[in-house]
Amino acid sequence: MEYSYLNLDYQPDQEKEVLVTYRIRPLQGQSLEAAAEKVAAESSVGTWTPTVTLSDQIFHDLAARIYKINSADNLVQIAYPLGLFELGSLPQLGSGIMGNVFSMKDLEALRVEDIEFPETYINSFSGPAFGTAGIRQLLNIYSRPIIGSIIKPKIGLSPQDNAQLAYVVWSHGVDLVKDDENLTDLPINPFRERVVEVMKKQRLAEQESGQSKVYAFNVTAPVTQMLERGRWVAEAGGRCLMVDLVTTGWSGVQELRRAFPEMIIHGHRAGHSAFTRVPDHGLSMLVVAKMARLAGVDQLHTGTVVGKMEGSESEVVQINQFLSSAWGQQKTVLPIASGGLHPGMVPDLVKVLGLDLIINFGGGIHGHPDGSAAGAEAAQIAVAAVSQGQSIVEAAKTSPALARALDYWSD
Ligand code: CAP
Ligand code: MG
Repeated sequence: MEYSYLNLDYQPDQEKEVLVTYRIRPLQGQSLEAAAEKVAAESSVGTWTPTVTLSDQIFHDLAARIYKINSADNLVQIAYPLGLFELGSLPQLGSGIMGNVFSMKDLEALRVEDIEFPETYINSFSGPAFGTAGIRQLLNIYSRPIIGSIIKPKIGLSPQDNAQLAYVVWSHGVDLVKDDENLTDLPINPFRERVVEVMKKQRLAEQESGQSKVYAFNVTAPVTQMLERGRWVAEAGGRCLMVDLVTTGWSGVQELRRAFPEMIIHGHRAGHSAFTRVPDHGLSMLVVAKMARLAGVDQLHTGTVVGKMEGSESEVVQINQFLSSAWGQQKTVLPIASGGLHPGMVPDLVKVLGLDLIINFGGGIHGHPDGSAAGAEAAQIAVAAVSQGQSIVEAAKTSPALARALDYWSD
């Protein structure tokens, strides 16, 4: 028997179904409805031909239901019964509603724009351990963005030079220093040695400043090595693990969260544009952010709007609003603005994204013509001024470091 998955009178149940919004580009000459039927079948209980093994009962209990079609925007909304999903497993989620459907010859393109999950599903994941409130409490910073700095060059410094550079910027107002996405365990900068050297300098910077400091060690690796690296950081007294979540994969991120409930997890998204950037194919970054929150990252790169990376204002604002909204029992996630930022951009950045974020400067600190210490000071003064509603041009009158940065990076 041939079943239809289309039921535009159907009222989805938010507590019992996963609701997916797909953007579908059908093959030329094919209707959106027909393409949606193929997606709903393939991602729930069907295949390319009716099967004698699919009973009415199975179809009734587990078939996807297409409950809304917006032909003007090629949007299709499909409800999936919770029985199709394994609780607490992002790999299984991916294999179902964002798996085979991308490969089907019957469609030209397909994009998962949004997913809404029932609370039971949301609460089946670990989620963030610290969340925004926990990170702010640890750092004792409540009324301004947290200032982050990426060590630059990305790769090239020894553990000792890396640690010394972290110390310099911590001592000039930076709160969080981090490895770059491709610095893991390399001959020029072995991971374990970096942890030892950096933690010595972190303790020194904390003693001298009286402030808590954080270093995000990039543990990205095959899972066994990643967990070992996490243990080295924990043993050395570190507080934060960074993971490249796209290249590591959701299984690894979930495992990292499970193994280190006492660590802040910093989620870097290098590679996400391979599937988020094309407007009518792949996944939206909002979907990636939802999966990252389920997996348990405490802070996540979401874009800057004003910096060097692609990402529109409406998209980044929507993602950041999601990360700070109530969502089952899961804590909120602190957004990270990173990529091409320098002190002169802080007013525009804060105007668009507000104060509840981490502002990361790589080149914007280490590219300062007077060096990294001056770069850190310029960033710190710019962030402090903007957080108090003051002009950075005014603040630069008493800060030669900020004045130099504004002049150097003026367009
Ligand atoms: C920024 C950065 C970050 C990207 C990530 C880089 O350095 O370290 O990885 O910003 O992008 O390598 O480019 P700069 P996103 O400050 O020197 O640009 O947050 O958009 O994922
Ligand atoms: Mg980077």
